Amino acid sequence: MSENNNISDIYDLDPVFGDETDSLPVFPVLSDENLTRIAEDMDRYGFGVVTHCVSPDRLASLARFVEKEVAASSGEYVAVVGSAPLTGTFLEKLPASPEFRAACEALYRKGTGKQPPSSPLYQLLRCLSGGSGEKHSFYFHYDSYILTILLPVLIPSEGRTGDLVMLPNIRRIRKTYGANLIDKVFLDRKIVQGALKKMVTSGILPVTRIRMVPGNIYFFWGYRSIHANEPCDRHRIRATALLHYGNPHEKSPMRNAVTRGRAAIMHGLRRSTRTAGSPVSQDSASALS
Ligand SMILES: O=C(O)CCC(=O)C(=O)O
Ligand SMILES: [Fe+2]
Repeated sequence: MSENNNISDIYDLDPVFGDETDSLPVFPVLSDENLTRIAEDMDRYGFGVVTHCVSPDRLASLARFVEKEVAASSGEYVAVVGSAPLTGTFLEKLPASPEFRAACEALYRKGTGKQPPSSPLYQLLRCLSGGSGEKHSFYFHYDSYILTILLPVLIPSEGRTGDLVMLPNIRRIRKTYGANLIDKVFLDRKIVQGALKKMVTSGILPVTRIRMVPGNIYFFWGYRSIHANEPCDRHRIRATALLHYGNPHEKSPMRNAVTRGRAAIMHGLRRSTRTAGSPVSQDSASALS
């Protein structure tokens, strides 16, 4: 599906657009009925969307932030991990917004039937550009967290648009971290990645395709869905802010051992919270953890 025709328009900020960005709410209060519709859309179509949710002023200032980051990385791929480097931007305020947190918790409850965790969201800003953008595309993965929230900041409107492609909700939430890891290791194999890419680009495999619109916020079950972004042209920038919520295996001793081991390795590779050269799996909540 390339358009969002079947998806309910949940929230329309248009009437209050103006120069008053600072007085606008960071995120709207969504009624239980709206949240139920979003969760149903995620179940049925693969994703739910809140339209016109980020004002043009806020988007413009995020776009400037992204352009600076990409320029500082010589026009190549850059991922900004965590909220600290985002201080002062809308992306710092969003996860701290009680209305946004309440929406995430309600969706988690609707999706799992379980009590939502009190843990913080995992945050990432991915900026695809240059030749390295290609390497960070078509990486099919499951996220480590139940709920994925995606806020498109810059999406090319010409050439290759860098759509999000997905096979929605194709696995259940695994009871153990080990079972989850087996799924991820299987999907991570070169042969599987190559086959999926071929089947998606040739159109043999029917996927849900989302051409995202900046200003909207998208929700999907990242843990349960195989997904990847398509590339954009190298002279353009495709930037998406990701927020991940609810790791079902956060208390697993095996996961903690794996994560610690990986962190030790990454410590030697990473000098700052901005990563330019590592594969998508190491930047995102999709990693083998
Ligand atoms: O940038 C995107 O469109 C998706 C990225 C993603 O799936 C992730 O970081 O987990
Ligand atoms: Fe993901």
